[in-house]
Amino acid sequence: MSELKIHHYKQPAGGWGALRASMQSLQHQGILAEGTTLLLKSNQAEGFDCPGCAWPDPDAHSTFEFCENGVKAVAAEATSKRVTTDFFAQHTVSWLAEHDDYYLEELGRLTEPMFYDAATDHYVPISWEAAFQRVAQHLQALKSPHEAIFYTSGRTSNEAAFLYQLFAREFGTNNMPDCSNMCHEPTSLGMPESIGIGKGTVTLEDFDHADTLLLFGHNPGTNHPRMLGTLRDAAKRGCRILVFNPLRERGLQRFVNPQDAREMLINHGTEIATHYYQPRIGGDYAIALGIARYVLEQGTLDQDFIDTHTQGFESLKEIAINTPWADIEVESGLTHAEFMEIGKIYDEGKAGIITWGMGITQHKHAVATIQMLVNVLLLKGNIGKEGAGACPIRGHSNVQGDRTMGIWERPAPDFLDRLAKEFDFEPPREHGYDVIRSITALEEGCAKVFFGMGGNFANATPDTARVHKALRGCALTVHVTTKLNRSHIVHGKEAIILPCLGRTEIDIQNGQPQGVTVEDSMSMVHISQGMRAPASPHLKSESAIIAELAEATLPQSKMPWREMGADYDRIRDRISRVVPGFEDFNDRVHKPRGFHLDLPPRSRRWTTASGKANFIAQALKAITEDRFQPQTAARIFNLMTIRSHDQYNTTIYGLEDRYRGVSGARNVCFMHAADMAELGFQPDRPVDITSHWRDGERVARNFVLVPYDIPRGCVAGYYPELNVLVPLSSHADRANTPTSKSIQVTFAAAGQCD
Ligand SMILES: Nc1nc2c(c(=O)[nH]1)N[C@H]1C(S)=C(S)[C@@H](COP(=O)(O)OP(=O)(O)OC[C@H]3O[C@@H](n4cnc5c(=O)[nH]c(N)nc54)[C@H](O)[C@@H]3O)O[C@H]1N2
Ligand SMILES: Nc1nc2c(c(=O)[nH]1)N[C@H]1C(S)=C(S)[C@@H](COP(=O)(O)OP(=O)(O)OC[C@H]3O[C@@H](n4cnc5c(=O)[nH]c(N)nc54)[C@H](O)[C@@H]3O)O[C@H]1N2
Ligand SMILES: [Mo]
Repeated sequence: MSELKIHHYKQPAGGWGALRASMQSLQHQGILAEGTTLLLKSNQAEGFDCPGCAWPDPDAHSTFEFCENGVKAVAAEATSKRVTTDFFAQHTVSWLAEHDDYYLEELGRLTEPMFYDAATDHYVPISWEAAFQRVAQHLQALKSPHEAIFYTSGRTSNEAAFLYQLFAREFGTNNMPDCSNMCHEPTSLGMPESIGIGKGTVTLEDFDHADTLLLFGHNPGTNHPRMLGTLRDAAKRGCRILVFNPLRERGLQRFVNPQDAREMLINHGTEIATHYYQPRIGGDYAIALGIARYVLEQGTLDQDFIDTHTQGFESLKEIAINTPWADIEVESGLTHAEFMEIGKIYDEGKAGIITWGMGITQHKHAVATIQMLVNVLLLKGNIGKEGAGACPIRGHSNVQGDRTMGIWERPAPDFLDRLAKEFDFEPPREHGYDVIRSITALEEGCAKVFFGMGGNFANATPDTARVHKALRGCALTVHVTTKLNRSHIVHGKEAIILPCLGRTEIDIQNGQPQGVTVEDSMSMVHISQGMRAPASPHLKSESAIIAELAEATLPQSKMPWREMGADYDRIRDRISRVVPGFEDFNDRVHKPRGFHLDLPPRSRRWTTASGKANFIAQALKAITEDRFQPQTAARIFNLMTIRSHDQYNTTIYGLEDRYRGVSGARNVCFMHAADMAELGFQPDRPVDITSHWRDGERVARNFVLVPYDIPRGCVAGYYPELNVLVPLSSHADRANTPTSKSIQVTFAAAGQCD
């Protein structure tokens, strides 16, 4: 690893820095000339959907929509680098295991199916047919279909996701954990109880009409940079933008649009946040409760809306009014004056949107917090009106679509009924394993085959050491993937890598180019058409892989696997009959820009059990009381694990976290300077970080403390390096999302905590 450098970043987000980094990334991947042309096709009506994030595309744009991190995602896929079979012949898997994730990513695209040969410790080429036969044999040999786990990451298209869940269910299990379990599961669980659906209620146009935006716990400058354009336009209109984030994130402060020549020349940029609040990590339930209390006591309610559309108002009122301000302030880390300011701004607004990301979902009380945020919206009738609503910011580009297509370990009974009717079979009804339960099932030996449709289960999950051990115990691990990652190196007794086409690549089936569809964070469904030649002639599409694997595994199946794999219109025809909202799918999706799913709350229809929107509230005490208090003499900090500017989840693109002023290394931990002084730590002396949990301690060694603008008692470091500290059994209530943003840790000089 190169040397760690810390500097103070004073520039706005975006601007020349973003342009320079974009060009460098194309050059680094050896595709400078081709890459520029390719990007012109990204997020266009007739191009491919950017594999970067799930932020929607504006309807009217002059040239093209791209962002620095979108460029990195596209460049990483379109790279000219290849991992050839020669490379695997030269290096053992044990040798590969000694190298870090950055190294694995840098090797480039996989080109052929590979099989792990235990005798030589090498991956060796295998034909597609033999690979499918091998997987089929393993699956058929299981005592029960529930011994198999079918994981999905969120880049998988709607078509592939639909086939994949159909295959798993015909095989006989709902063991379909996905990256959502670690991401927006609390949103998907909490929102339906409140308003009937687990998706955002706004469209991009609503941002043009909002006068107040409340942004909770996400970092657009890095993780959904195209949102900065939306925020900039809102800021320029005079919209009030309130940010709640323990860290001062550059992208939430000032932004220069790299596609705007005038802004680039002046380079001062637009101020994004009109108000920036730095709460304690995990203080958001108290913040939302505080806003509710302000509106109830001193503000104006939308009484008509509350009377006509909601239930549970009195219980929220009682809880909010009876929670002392002092408790709300201590718990949130914000002052009384700040609450008066926030409350007044929110109350005065005519149309408000609340957005949230991983800073809200990866906590023990994530579901309750999301429901309290929805309460705040309901008090002012801020759902089902122009410029207002709830806006969870999804992560992977099709993570929302995958869930819509049935990738879920707890499928709704009516979804299964429709699937059963369409395909004339009886899908399993019992719930399957989510991510956490999959890991314990592997540990217990109840699951033996792990199949990953994309993603990097070995490193994205908590408690790395346990997960690696569990994966090593599998009889077979299989990964459909574009690039090499840790999950292929930490493998089962047998292991197979199935290399697939990426979204930027032309997908020909039966002589015809195929398009796939995705659903963005705001429920727009549109087609994505690959533009470039595949990285290798041996690659198959995800849909083709599933169709052929299904044929090999389920010889008695009456489903038209081959026909569906050969023409995705046929998959879409099936989807249109199974998934509500997708009627006439093929006609509607072939229109430029696709279509928007009809979301009942937008027209104030509530598909909840009560038929109303529900205020759901818990006393603040219930949230704070069951907090784990480690018994240790050392000072305890609350650690959040976050993304740097140069990574896509577990994929490390580089070692530059530009906006936070860190480069050259990733073993850093951000801490308030006064806390560092109090502990007597110097920035140049490495530390070990120990996490404390009911089941014991976990240690991450040799980290460097970086003084940072973060509340005292709170610290931050990078995912996935710090996943070793996240205990498997520490997760969001009911949603089971690992508490990656709230880990109790202590510090000691490196080498002293054994
Ligand atoms: N370039 C790039 N784009 C990505 C990704 C990527 O890794 N790289 N990942 C994709 C995925 S899967 C996802 S889910 C999204 C993730 O996008 P984000 O939700 O932005 O994810 P994180 O980097 O984890 O950042 C969480 C933010 O929440 C703040 N935060 C942490 N804890 C708290 C808290 O308790 N309260 C509050 N109010 N704030 C808190 C952190 O300071 C940080 O700014 O991005 C997607 N897009
Ligand atoms: N500590 C901590 N842990 C976290 C988080 C956190 O904030 N903190 N965030 C969580 C979140 S929000 C998420 S979503 C998960 C992410 O978990 P995953 O989705 O499992 O992980 P990724 O790193 O996104 O997966 C990247 C891999 O996907 C493969 N890939 C890329 N493109 C394609 C494609 O087109 N097709 C196929 N088949 N494969 C492809 C490549 O092999 C690449 O290495 O991690 C979670 N884990
Ligand atoms: Mo995510």
